[in-house]
Amino acid sequence: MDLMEKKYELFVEELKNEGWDIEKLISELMMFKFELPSWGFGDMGTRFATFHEPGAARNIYEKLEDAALVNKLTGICPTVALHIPWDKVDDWKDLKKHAENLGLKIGAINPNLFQDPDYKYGSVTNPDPKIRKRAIDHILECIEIAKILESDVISLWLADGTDYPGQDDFRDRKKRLEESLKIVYDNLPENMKLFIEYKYFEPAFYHTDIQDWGMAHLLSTKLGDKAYVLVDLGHHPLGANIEQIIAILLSEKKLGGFHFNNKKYADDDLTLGSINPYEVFLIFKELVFAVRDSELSNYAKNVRYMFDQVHSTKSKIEAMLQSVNTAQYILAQSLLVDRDKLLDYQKKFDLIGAEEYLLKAFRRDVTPLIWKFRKDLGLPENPLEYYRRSGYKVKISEIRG
Ligand code: PSV
Ligand code: MN
Repeated sequence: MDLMEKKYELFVEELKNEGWDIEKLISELMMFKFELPSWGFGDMGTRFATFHEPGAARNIYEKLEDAALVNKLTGICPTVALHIPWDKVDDWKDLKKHAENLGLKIGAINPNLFQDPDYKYGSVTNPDPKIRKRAIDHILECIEIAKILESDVISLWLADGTDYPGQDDFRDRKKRLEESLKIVYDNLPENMKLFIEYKYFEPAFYHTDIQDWGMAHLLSTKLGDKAYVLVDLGHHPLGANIEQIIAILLSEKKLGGFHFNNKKYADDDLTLGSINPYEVFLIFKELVFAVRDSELSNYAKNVRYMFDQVHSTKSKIEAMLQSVNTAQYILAQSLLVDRDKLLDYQKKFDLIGAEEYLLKAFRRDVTPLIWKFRKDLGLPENPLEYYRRSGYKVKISEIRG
C-alpha cells in the first residue's frame, strides 16, 4: 500500500468517526464543475501593456485546445465561455464540432458592449436610440450564436456609466436600461438564461448603471424567471461581505453564477484564492449548504461556476490549472462543514465554538479526498506537476511561435 492510500484510509476513518459519509462527499465533489473563459488562454494585458507568452493561444480554436487539456487533467472543466466578437468565427457549426471533438461544450456567451467607439457614452443605456439599438442587436446576435452552439447562458456585463456628476440622468438611464433588457429578455428561448453581472466602478468612474447586486437583482426580478444575477468576485468595494450576498441571492433563487477570481485592490483578475482563500471557503460553504438544503437543492445545483481571470504575468495554462485545483480543494474543505452542527453552536450563542468549527474545516488537509476523486477518474494526482512534465508548453511554443 503506498503512502497516499494509507493517508486516505486514515482520513476515511477520521471522517467516519465524525459521522461523514465518504461516498456522499465524493459524489458531492463530482457535482461541481468549473467553466473556463476562452479569454484566459490568449495574450491579454492591462491598460499599460500586454506581455506575450510564447505558445499562448492565438485564436478560439487554440484556446479550446488549451481548455481541453485543463479539462483532461482536472476532469471538472467541461465547458468554455466565449466572448463575442473576440471569439467570432465564420462557421459556428465547425467550432462546435471542434469543441465536441475535444470533449468540450460551449458555456456562457458573453456579448461585448465595451470596445466599440460607439459605446463611449453607453451601450444599452446610451441616450442615442440608434446606439441602443446597435447594442441590443449585438446581444440578439449572441442569442442566435448561443442557439447554434447549444449554449444556454447569455452573460451580460455592461461598461455603461458616467464619469462626472451631471453627465446624464440616473432615472432616464435606468429606464433605458430596463427597456433594452426587456427586448433582450423577450427574445430569449425558453431554455436560455440571462445572467446580469454588476460592477461598482470601472471603466466609468462616477457611476455605473448596474453598480451592485441589488441593482442586478432588481433588474433580473423585473425581467422574470430566466434572468439571474452573476457575481464576479472582483467587482465589489474592498471589505464587502460577498458570502452574505451569496446567501441572500441563494435564498431568493436568483444567483445565476460566478466569475471566480480574486482582487487585492480593484478588478485585478488575480487567480482565485490567491489573496483571500478564507473568503472563497466562506462562499463555498453557503453554496454547499444550499445544495444540501431540500428546498433549494434543485435550483442550487444549477448555479454556474465560471472563471473570469486574465493572467498577464503568470503562465496561462498553469494559472488555470492552479485555479481549478484551488477551487476544488477549498470546495472539498467546505463540504466538511455540517450546517446542523454549526446551528448547534449558533443556538447556544457559542461564537468561539462556531468559528473554531469553521476553521477546523478550513485548516483541514483534504488532499486524500482529492487524491481519491482523481484516482477514481483516472486523472493525474497533481495536474499542475503533470502538465509541467508533459512537454505541452514546449510543443505549443514551437507550433504557435
Ligand atoms: C468586466 O470587468 C468583466 O468582469 C466582464 O465579465 C467581462 O466580460 C470580462 O471582465 C472580460 O474581461
Ligand atoms: Mn466578470
